Amino acid sequence: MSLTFAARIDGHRIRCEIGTDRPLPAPVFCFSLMAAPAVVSGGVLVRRVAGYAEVALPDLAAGAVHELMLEHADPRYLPRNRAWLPLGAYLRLGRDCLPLPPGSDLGLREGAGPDAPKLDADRLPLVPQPSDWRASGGTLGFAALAPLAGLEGLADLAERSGFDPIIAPGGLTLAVTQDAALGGEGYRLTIAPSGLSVVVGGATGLHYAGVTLLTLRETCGGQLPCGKITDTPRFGWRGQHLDCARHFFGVDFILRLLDLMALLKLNRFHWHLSDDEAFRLEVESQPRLWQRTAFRGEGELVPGVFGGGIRAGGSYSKAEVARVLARAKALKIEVLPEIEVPAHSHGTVKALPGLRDPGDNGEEASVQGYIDNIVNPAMPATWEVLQPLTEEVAALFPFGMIHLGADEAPHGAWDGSPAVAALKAHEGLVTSDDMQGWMLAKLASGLVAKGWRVAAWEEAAKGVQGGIGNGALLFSWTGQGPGVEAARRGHDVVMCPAQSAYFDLAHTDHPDDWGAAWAGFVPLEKTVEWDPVPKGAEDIAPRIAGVQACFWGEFTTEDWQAEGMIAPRILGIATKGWEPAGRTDGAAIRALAGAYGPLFDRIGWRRYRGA
Ligand code: TNX
Repeated sequence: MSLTFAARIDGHRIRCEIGTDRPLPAPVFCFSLMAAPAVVSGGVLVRRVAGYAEVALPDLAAGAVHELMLEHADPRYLPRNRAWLPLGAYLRLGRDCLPLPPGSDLGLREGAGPDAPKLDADRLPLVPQPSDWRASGGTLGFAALAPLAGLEGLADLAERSGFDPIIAPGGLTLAVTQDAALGGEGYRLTIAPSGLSVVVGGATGLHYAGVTLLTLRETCGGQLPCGKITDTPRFGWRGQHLDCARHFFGVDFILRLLDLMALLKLNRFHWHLSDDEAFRLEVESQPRLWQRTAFRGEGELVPGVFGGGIRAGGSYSKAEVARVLARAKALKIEVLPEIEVPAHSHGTVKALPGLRDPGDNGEEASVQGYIDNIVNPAMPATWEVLQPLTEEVAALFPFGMIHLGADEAPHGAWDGSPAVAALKAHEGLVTSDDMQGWMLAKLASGLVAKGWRVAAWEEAAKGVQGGIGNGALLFSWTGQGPGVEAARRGHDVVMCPAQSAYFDLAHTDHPDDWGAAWAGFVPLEKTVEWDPVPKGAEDIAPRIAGVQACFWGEFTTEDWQAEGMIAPRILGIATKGWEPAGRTDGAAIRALAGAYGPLFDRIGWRRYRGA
């Protein structure tokens, strides 16, 4: 049997054509969109869960091509590019499921792209740019360093990534001395015609000096420019986040991402391990949780939302977590695990009994369109699950910090729950924000009492009692304003404003691009054209821990699709995390991305080259 499927954007609608060479009685078209679908013509909507839908089609005759016209249920969502077309589509025929081919090309079209502008002569082809660079003239031929303790992580990184060895017998000697004044991550590297020497603040500074030498060897064709580099980061938090709930990224992809981060001196990996669609960590305290949600699709607890198709998913074993942690440690990266509470918990609520108030008659919907994605703080089972679960996860990660989510609680959450009404009255709370803040503070204080630090998205600061409190690190994502406000109220803050730092947003408005658009488009330039300490907020500068890029996985169905979304934009976020304000502008980052092209090619990492 041969089935065909084509989908394209038609104004604000999505036109689908489904073809068959055999008669198909009563087929049901199953698929997902970025947001809740509605049928305009050609079928009848029979089931919808968030962006996933099932549409009953008429009987199809052999040779027929059936046209189905879709749109978004919420007319504010317009299909922007191919990522907004149906994903994970299949036909259900009675008890059988037949996969359909993708309705259009998946992922970014990379293309050749325009030539990058030339890098200014006073810049090194290095991202991030060092704090200070004084050229002294001439070059030093450099192939490798002589064996040196403390560069094992770098040597392995070079070997794995496809570079020539960076440590080799007969290589150049790197003379190392120490100066604590440089801080743990800082270094001062002298490249002279006679050889190399470095002053380091600590072990990480030596590692970063090595990363600089490896990078310059690649980007300068083995001839290092002579001079003096003095280098210390502006921020301690230089992060990259990865949504492994919407799409299950294989461990090998995560390890490669850590390698890429290390080449750019990024030092925090934010591992988003749970969301509405799945709980990915094989915890002992709740085996049913991941066993029942790790895979979604036909016949599973969660259907094929966000490109799940007939079946997709997976979970991370503790042995796999250990691999990620070992790689991170070798590369001087800390790993922050995230378990989402109380919202973004559709799968959790489905998998475990007792987390909802049976008397709750509310129908509040989440942004993604779920009507039951929040656990109830008035249910004893909620605490019986969350306390041991969060403690187990926190204990698994040596960083000593756990991220508790807290974003996007549906508007009016719990308003239909009598149990929450009673709890609010008892605690002097009025709104959903008050309730969420109280809940987070309670969960956080238990974790803090046991020695862990907590983190959460910006919404965690809301609520009459001050929200999560407990010294939580907050992530400002809808913009920078909420982060500034939280900092003024005493929180440390990581800036990850979607407008500059969300790599799931499309690079441009071109219909052949790929990605979301809810906070605009994020061309490479935008990743550097902002200041983590915004104008007028200089007073809270010490509270800004740093910056982070986020990659959300709604429309990712294969690991490789993330690569061109991350690169080259990750260069911009590395720049923001390390360099002093205003050092590298849009034109300069474009030129630097050009200089890094061969390096990306060398490590086999796809990159977006469009405008
Ligand atoms: C908002 S960012 C979300 C995520 C989505 C993302 C898509 C945040 C804390 N919540 O659930 O994946 O937008 O860009």
